[in-house]
Amino acid sequence: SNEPFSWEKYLKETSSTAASPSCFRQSRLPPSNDFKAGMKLEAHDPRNSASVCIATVMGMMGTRLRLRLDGSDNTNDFWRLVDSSDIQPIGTCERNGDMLQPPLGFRMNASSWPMFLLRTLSGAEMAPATAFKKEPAKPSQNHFKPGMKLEAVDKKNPYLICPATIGEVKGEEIFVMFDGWRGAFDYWCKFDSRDIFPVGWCSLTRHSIQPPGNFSRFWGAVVTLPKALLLPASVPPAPSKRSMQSQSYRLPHPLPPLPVRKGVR
Ligand code: MLZ
Repeated sequence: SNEPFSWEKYLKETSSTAASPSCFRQSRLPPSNDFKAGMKLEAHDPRNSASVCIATVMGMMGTRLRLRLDGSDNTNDFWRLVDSSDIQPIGTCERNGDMLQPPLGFRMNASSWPMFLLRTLSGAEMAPATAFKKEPAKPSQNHFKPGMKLEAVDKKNPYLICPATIGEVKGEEIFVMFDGWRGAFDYWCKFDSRDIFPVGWCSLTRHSIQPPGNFSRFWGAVVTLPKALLLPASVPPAPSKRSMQSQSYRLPHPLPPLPVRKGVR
């Protein structure tokens, strides 16, 4: 159908509940996004987090920025929240007595970095200090429980935020399972990760949400598998609370690994 994804309906359909907003390291009232495409800022290099680089805002969605490190190619863009501690106004690094670094994989000779830096900053529009919002405090402890629903960044497709379910909780760590994708995108993270959001976050911040994947669409594409694997009995059950606790949803043992269909969304 063409209906937009509705959490209200989906929670009913799956008879599940949303994780409380207090579980998350996110502001109760999402911050405003006061950045504009083209603005420059300082960002920690995601591939080398000790170094601070110049980045340009390439785009925005909700409270997130798509960033590209100046001097890097267009294949390493990354996303950060406007209240991420990974980003800061231009000048912060110097004020702290640090030096701006070329990004990992700087596309020019290292010796041309000082001149490149000068050129990239001259005449650039710098993001104003007021656009950077204070990172929210960590929740005091891990309040997540298996079965709770949330919205989470798909780390393999980081422009996407998708409906997900807590599969397991181990100390400070939680297992994030993407609804309807048979485990292909699941990951472990800390309970205070900035990549997870309470149900309703996307709608509140006007970020798109990818609806849950669906098995029939997936199975329809795998016509070359041995017949036995296509029998209904071997199709993993829909993610219900029970099947998650028993792990049978996450580990459909007799099934082959999920062929990732590149380019198809
Ligand atoms: N279209 C791509 C992205 C899937 C994203 C899943 N998110 C949980 C694919 O099918 O591989």
